[in-house]
Amino acid sequence: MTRGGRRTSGRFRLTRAAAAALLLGGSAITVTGGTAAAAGDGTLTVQVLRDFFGTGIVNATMDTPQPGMSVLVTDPAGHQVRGRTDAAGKVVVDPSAPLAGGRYRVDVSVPDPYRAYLRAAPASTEKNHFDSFTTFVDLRESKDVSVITGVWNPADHTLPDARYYVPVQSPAVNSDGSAPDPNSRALVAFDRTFRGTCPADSACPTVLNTQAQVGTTWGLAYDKYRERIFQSAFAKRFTTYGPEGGGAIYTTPLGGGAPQLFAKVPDAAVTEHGAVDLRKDEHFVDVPGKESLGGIALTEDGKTLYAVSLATRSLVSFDATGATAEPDRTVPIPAPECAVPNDWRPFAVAAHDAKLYVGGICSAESTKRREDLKAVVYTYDGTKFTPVLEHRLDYLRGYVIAGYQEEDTDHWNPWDTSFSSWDKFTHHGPSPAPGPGINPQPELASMAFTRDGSMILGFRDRFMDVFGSGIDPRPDHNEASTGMSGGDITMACAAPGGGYDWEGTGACPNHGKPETNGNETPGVVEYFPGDFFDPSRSGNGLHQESAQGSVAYIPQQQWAISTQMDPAQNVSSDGVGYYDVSTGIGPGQDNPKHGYAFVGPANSFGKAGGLGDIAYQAANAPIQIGNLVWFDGDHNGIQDPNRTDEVPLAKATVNLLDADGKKVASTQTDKAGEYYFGGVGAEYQLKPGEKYTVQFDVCTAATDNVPGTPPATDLRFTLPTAGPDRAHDSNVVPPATGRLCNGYAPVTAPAQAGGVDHTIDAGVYLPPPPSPPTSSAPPATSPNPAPPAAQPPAPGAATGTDSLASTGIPLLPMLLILGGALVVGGTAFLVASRRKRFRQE
Ligand SMILES: [Ca+2]
Ligand SMILES: [Ca+2]
Ligand SMILES: [Ca+2]
Ligand SMILES: [Ca+2]
Repeated sequence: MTRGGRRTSGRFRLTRAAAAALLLGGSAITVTGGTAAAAGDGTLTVQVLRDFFGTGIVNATMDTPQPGMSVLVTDPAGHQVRGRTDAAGKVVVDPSAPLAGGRYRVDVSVPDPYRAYLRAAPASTEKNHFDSFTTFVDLRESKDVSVITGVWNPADHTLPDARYYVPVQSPAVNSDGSAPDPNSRALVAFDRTFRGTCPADSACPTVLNTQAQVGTTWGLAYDKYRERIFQSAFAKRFTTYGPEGGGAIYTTPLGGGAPQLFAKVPDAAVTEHGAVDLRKDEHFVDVPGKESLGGIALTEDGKTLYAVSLATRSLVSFDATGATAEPDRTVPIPAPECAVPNDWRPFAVAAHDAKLYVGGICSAESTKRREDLKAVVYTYDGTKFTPVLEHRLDYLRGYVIAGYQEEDTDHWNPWDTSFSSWDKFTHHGPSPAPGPGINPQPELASMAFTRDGSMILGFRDRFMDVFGSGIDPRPDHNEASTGMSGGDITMACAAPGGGYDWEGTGACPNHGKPETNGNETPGVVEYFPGDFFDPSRSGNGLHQESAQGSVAYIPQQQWAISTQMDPAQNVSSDGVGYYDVSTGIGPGQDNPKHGYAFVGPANSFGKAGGLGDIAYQAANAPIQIGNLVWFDGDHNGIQDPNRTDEVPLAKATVNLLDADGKKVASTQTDKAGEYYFGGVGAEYQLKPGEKYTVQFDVCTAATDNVPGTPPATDLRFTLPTAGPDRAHDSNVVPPATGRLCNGYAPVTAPAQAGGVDHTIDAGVYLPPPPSPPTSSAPPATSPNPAPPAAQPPAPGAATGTDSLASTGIPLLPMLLILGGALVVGGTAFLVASRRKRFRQE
């Protein structure tokens, strides 16, 4: 856990302490009556948004309201009002609230269960910035005030040029019977701006590994912690497994280099690919979806890799931190209420917001009744599976191809691989020759999450891995035929009251209209109507369900990505389509504006589903520290809400010094007295866990708001580490010698990516005039100055060249010196300091 998290927990403790005081009838808290409403107060609106960018700037179109956050408003007398943000992310405090004085402190914190993945987002002093978790408001004279703070999950962070990755599947034998190129690609990466067909319209993808190295794969997980990608074996007819077999998980280094075996899932593969003639591979007809591996997912903390074993219908976990691993735990994924329990077929797994999601379907294979088809998604907390979504899959869909309009080409069908059904699979239309293989059979293969927590479901057409593109598997049949994929991309919207609404139900829109869905049959419901292929740009879908089952979503983007049959203008091709997550517009519109084709037509699976899962390039989020320099009018060391004599100080110079004392960044406090170092876009990026010193040169501060407008050089640092809450204290050990308006605070940067620590503050006060007055050092603030352990910069020295030799680090000796020097509260001071040190460990 990072310092940012600790900060939250500190706040939480404060809240509980306050609650206890309330229960005890403590006079510090009033929640109803007793105190007159502050006459003339305006309305305070506190809004918490979930941020996806980390720049400290509010993004009005992309940031989403965050419900459930704790808001605590405190008046100068200690009266408090607390609330939880609503669906709009807001807590509104109206003038009748039992607060007095008009000037209040607002504290936002992240309660359970959100603390597992959300923390304070970076803030900023730029225009339109997020406020920090502690802010001060002035509602006097009926002034309405808005505070907007941000929370984020650093796992969402990506760089603007993040690439996509996808496995490519290749037939083991060319259509003419010759051996394929062993160097044909098995994993590729491409820029998200590529559109059209490669290489005519855009560059072709970069090849990361080959069929000879890893064989046929589907599962994919990007490991930003170790700069590699996980990729897992997959059962598909007419292909071969890689050198390590059907249970293998490989890693490929992203910086270049050959893939290695990471782990093997035991008992995942039983059946061998056709040893006699891979052009038929007839023994493999019933294997797809039932052997080898489905999805894989890396937890957001990078510690655990999960894989779905299709054979054992289990979730297998691995310690992901090493170069190789043995299976850690193998947990059966419980069957939901399928008509026949053995028809439960889990496949998908995804990590999101500190939760693991596992998805599958009831295949209806035993009953052959379409109404028994069902999709189910669980969350898994390491102990138990909890169903969060169930939906029947017997609804009307678009036609797999407009030329074959039959009842089993515009619906999902029960799983079926029997030879007795083969004629039905292939003989469509009036022609006596075998038609394309069409019989969409669902697999819930992948899940992606949008900014508001909605779930995009990718359905793969399992029949493509059964039928493929090759020779008829039946004895005495040697005709060649190719399958046509009928997968899907489907939305389960986050419902306002919790849970999910399936597309077209509740609050989840159906975006399908004839003009947006390629003129599907009336009655087809789709959130993503753009999942059709319109080669002539006529508005009519030739293929009306052309998504292939892999979906991904980069939270900083408006467009989700999906594997796609015929994504651009060429037929018998594979690639990806881009879908607007708000409107469902997709590759069917303005072909090829929203598609990128990079597979086919030669020596590939053509329309028969030749791509695996999609991963995108994630990145370690920057960290940030900040944030307040203030005038501590009552010299108690605490950021009190009374702003009469407790005001922010602008124009204080704040420097960031690295462990060698070198200045690495410099800024000035803004009007709100705030400063920040780090965050997305900052020139200097702090290194996680490293030691720094924040230098507060308050000698440059503007003092116009300070009572009496004293010269800034008269300001002295207040008591450090006062009170129980590090967010409300001053961090500067007051210097005993040198320029006494220039102080230093040692800091250890948050240890983990995305950590935010806004508790590094400096409070100053104005000491009473000295008696008798002197015009030279030692200054009046040090009643009993100790001999300096190290020489600070000479008074009046130019800022910016200071070294750590003068900062008072190591901390403890300076604390001891000060502990002896302080007349009052020396013991308490040391206790507080020790607690702080303890909490830093
Ligand atoms: Ca669809
Ligand atoms: Ca469609
Ligand atoms: Ca104070
Ligand atoms: Ca502090």
